Formats: sequence, C-alpha cells, structure tokens
Amino acid sequence: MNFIDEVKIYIKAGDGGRGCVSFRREKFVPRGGPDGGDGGKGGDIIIRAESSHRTLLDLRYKQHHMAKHGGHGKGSNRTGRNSEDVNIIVPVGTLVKNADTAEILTDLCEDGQYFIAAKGGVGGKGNAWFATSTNQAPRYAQGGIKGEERWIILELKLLADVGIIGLPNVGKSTFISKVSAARPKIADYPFTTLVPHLGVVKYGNMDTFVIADIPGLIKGAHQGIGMGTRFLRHIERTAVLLHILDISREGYSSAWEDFETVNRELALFNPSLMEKPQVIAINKIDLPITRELIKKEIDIFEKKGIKVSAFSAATGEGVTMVIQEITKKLHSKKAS
Ligand SMILES: Nc1nc2c(ncn2[C@@H]2O[C@H](COP(=O)(O)OP(=O)(O)OP(=O)(O)O)[C@@H](O)[C@H]2O)c(=O)[nH]1
Ligand SMILES: [Mg+2]
Repeated sequence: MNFIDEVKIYIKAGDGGRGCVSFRREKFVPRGGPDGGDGGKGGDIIIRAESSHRTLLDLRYKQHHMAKHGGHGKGSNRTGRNSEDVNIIVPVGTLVKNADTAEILTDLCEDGQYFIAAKGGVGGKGNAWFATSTNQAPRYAQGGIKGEERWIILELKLLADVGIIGLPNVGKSTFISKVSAARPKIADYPFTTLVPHLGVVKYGNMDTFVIADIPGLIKGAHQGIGMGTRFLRHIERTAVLLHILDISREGYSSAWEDFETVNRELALFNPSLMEKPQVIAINKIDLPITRELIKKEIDIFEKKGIKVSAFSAATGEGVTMVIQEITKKLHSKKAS
C-alpha cells in the first residue's frame, strides 16, 4: 500500500573560495610576478539513496543542510582547499522535487544512486592567471562562485511492514495514533475507519517500521458484510500482523472466538495471510471489566501455546511491550 512520507528541507552548497592577490617575494628577485593561488571548491549537497534507510523520519528533525565553503587561495600559488560534500541519506524510492515548482528533479530508485541537488561554487582564480604582457602585476583576483541553494521536497512512497487487524471498534486506530503521527478518526461505533491509514513507528533505539490501520473485519466480511475484505489487499505485502482484541465490547463472548472469526475471514480472502506471524494483543486494560476477565482469556491462548499481550491504547500502558513483540517478529522474519 502506498503512503507518502514527505519532508521539506533547505540545502545550501558551499561557496567557492576567493582567489588570492599576491606577488612573489624572494631575496634577490626584485619584482616577483603574481603568485596568488585559486580558491577551493565549495562542498556539494548530495542526496543519496541507501537501502539501509527506511523512512524520512530523521530528516524531520533537521531542516537545514549546509556544506562548507571552499578555502581561499593563498600566496606562492597555493590553492585553497576543496570542501567536503554533504551526503543526505534517504531510502530507496525517494523522489526529489523542487519545492517552489513541484518539478521532479530525480527519482532515486536504486541502492547507491545519488543526485547532486546543490552544486558547490568553484573557487575564484588567483591573480597569477591575469598577468598579461601589458599588465604583469595584476592586482585583481576572482571571487568564488556562490554555492547553489534551494528548498527541496523529499517524497517517499512506503510499503507497510505491519498490518493491524481486528473486529470493528477494538481500538486499531487509537493504537496507531498512539504510536505514530497518523491521525485516523477514532469513535465509539463500528466502521469508523473507512480507508487505510499508515503510520511510521519509531520507538527508542528499536528499528523504525511502517504500520497500516485498516477497516475492521466482521463475520461474513468475505461476502462483503460490513466493510468487506477489500482492504485486506493492503496488508498482503506486510511482514507481520498485529491482531487486536477487545474483551470489553458488547456482545463479546470470548477473545478466542473473536480471534478465530477474524482469522477465518483472512483465510477466506487469501490463505497465505494466515502464514504471516501475528502479534496478538488485548486492548483496553484500563477498563475494570477488561482487568477482571483478562487472566482467564489469556490462559485460553496460553494453553494452546499462543502468546498474548495486554495493553491500553488510551493510557499507553503495555504499548511498548506490543511494539517490542512486533519488532522481534519483524527481525526473525528478516533473518529467515
Ligand atoms: N477505555 C478504552 N477505550 C479505548 C481504548 N482504545 C480505544 N478505545 C475506544 O474504543 C473506541 C473505538 O476505537 P477506534 O480506535 O476507533 O477503534 P477501531 O478498531 O479503529 O474501529 P473501526 O475503525 O471502526 O474498526 C473509541 O471510542 C476509543 O476511544 C483503550 O485502551 N481504553
Ligand atoms: Mg479505526
């Protein structure tokens, strides 16, 4: 499923260094010629795609990127130093756009591909270049060329790593809004979520991942009941599913039964969805009714050798544990 992660940044390449006006001064050489060196080149700003990067999140915290200016030329024909380029690392699949015109400057679609988004200025020539037969002692050198500067937009289409499944109203959207910047509508009635939403999750030093919130499933979804299963295709390419259960809801009979109802709809839509590892978690443990029933419910799963976590998307209790479980499953999936 596509989701746009986007950042706007300002980039400024380094200016070229000034050329130098200087004359040779040596003992016994009365009128030395000009020996002013050239200025060095300013650093470029390079946008580079690397597959080790998954999101543009890091760039949200740093908006201005500047490269250093080139060194100024010096006497004795010494050239100023060239400054280092600044590399901005982005995920593969990032589009670079001009922020003023929205024109696409490049599409970085391969690992290692790069684009010089702002060129550093070249250094000015020193006065040694300007000596002529009529002016053997030029008192003139060039200034460096200014480095390019502009605002650009980096845009990334993301694939979700994790899909959230569950009956309507169990708190899928509340969970995603707790753990990411996604803000889907949340309300106390079924089928609040009508279209999928994606969020980028970054917790402490755990790996960043992308999570998708999709409309709730109910019995008969594969026959088009409720919102149907048409949104399940959005999670077909995810690596892990987060299955959220709610034992406080009206008409609930057992968490196990709800779990099976949703899984049955998954299997009827596409049996391969059942092969995806699931993190199973009971929500709303802030409610007294949930606290009262939870032990019994978890026991049923544990007797079958299935691990269940408990959390409250409302208060945040247990949410980090759920993220850890997801991260673990994503890791073992990558390793296999
Ligand atoms: N007490 C309590 N209420 C919660 C918690 N999480 C969600 N809710 C409430 O449960 C209701 C449903 O939450 P949503 O996040 O919209 O549920 P959903 O699973 O996205 O629902 P659909 O999109 O309709 O499938 C809302 O009234 C939430 O405020 C929780 O941890 N504790
Ligand atoms: Mg929802």
